[in-house]
Amino acid sequence: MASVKNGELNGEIHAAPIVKRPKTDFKAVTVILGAQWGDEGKGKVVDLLASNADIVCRCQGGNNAGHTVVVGEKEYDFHLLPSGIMNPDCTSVVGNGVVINLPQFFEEITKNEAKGLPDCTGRLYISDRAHLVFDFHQLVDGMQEVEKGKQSLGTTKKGIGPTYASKASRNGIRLADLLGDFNLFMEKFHNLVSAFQRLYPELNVDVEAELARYKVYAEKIRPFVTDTVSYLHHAIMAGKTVMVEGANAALLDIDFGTYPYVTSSNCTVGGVCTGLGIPPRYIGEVYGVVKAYCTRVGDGPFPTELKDGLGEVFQQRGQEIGVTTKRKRRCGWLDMVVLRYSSMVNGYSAIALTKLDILDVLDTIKIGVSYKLNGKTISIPPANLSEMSCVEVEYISLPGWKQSTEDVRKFMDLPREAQNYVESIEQLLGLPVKWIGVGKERASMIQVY
Ligand code: 2SA
Ligand code: GDP
Ligand code: MG
Repeated sequence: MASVKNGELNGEIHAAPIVKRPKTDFKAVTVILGAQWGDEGKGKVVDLLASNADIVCRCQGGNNAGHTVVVGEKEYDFHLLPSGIMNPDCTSVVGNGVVINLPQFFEEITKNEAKGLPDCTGRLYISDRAHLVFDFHQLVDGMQEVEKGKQSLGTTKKGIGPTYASKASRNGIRLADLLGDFNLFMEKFHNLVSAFQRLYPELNVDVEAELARYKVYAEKIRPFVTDTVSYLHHAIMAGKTVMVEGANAALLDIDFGTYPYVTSSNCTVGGVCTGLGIPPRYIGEVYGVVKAYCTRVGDGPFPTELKDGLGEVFQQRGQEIGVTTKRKRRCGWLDMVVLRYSSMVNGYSAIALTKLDILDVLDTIKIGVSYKLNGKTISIPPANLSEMSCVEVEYISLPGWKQSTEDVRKFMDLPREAQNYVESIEQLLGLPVKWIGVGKERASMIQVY
């Protein structure tokens, strides 16, 4: 049996037994997360905060995400690349928790560089532990949706569910496999395809053509791939400012969302630790991005949904169209039950409230404050989906402001009714609103404090 005594292990002298206290003088990591069902405007908030960051990371999801950044006349959409990449002084990290389709990753870089994205060479790192999304994962995603029929989830068909399923089944393939012994990669690839073909005999994969393609991708992606865990650890210890951009959102989280109408990753704060290898002790501020109303794209319960003309007004004014799939987003009132739950799980330090300007035309604005289920008032979303689908929402009504907020840059210059709307949200949520979005552009943001 091993014994340690006076710095000696089994009687032999080893390194001096100096026990150091853990370092505390690092800059805590800032996290930006979607607080509703996604598309709250995370891209815009991340782009804004990235001007003060050295490193911006993605920790989960894949190219199902669609994050928009508007710079001048140009609109950029990011799916796998962190939105902070627009800042040329910022390094981007795609963590181990992200799932990556290589052809679409390169397409995204090419498309955005052609628009004006500063050169990514030397400032974009991808984890060697990240799992690969193959095109057949995307085909399987489509087949699973067809198989589900009326119970389909309305996925983006980007292969997210099947890839995380491969990861959990432990026959997934990681970047490290692609960059290691190619014979072993080929064996794993054959096995993975066969596993899916046993489930879906109609799945047609030209294995040899895919392998030839991936031989080329291996060399193309190699310069980007590294052990991002130790890279980030050293960066944090060296005092760098690190930011994390969540993809999707709390109510789409595989554990806390409206399961099974969710995505397949943890979009809440825990996903930051597991998707990047960052210990919770290193995390500081966690900002929740909240749209001033609510949207959902894809299927699943949405208690405050407006299925009438007003929903259409939000959809049109807010240009609520999926960035990845171009599907129309469903729209409704702000839902405090959902937000309180999302805040409970993520522990927000403050809120970035976006798209307030979309409400500029309304006479009255409603906020869902509680649900009624079988006559009883409940304040958190029920786990049971049939219950979540039939809750009755209790609302409060506030007066609208009926004037444009687009040019406002100071909280005190907002119409009194708009200030009242923001303050009501703060009170109902018990959290401060730190930023207010009043337009798409970088400058269209009110910094409240
Ligand atoms: P998936 O593809 O397996 O992750 O789909 C599962 C559910 O998650 C929803 N989901 C999203 N919801 C909002 N925005 C997302 N990104 C795109 C955007 C969506 C688009 O920015 O607009 O273009 O349609 C996103 N990604 C996944 C999805 O709708 C399913 O309900
Ligand atoms: P994300 O997935 O959370 O990054 O959000 P998306 O990019 O999918 O959708 C948000 C949309 O709203 C984008 O088109 C943004 O340009 C836009 N947007 C963000 N903030 C504001 C705002 O304050 N006002 C308006 N009018 N548009 C905004
Ligand atoms: Mg989006």
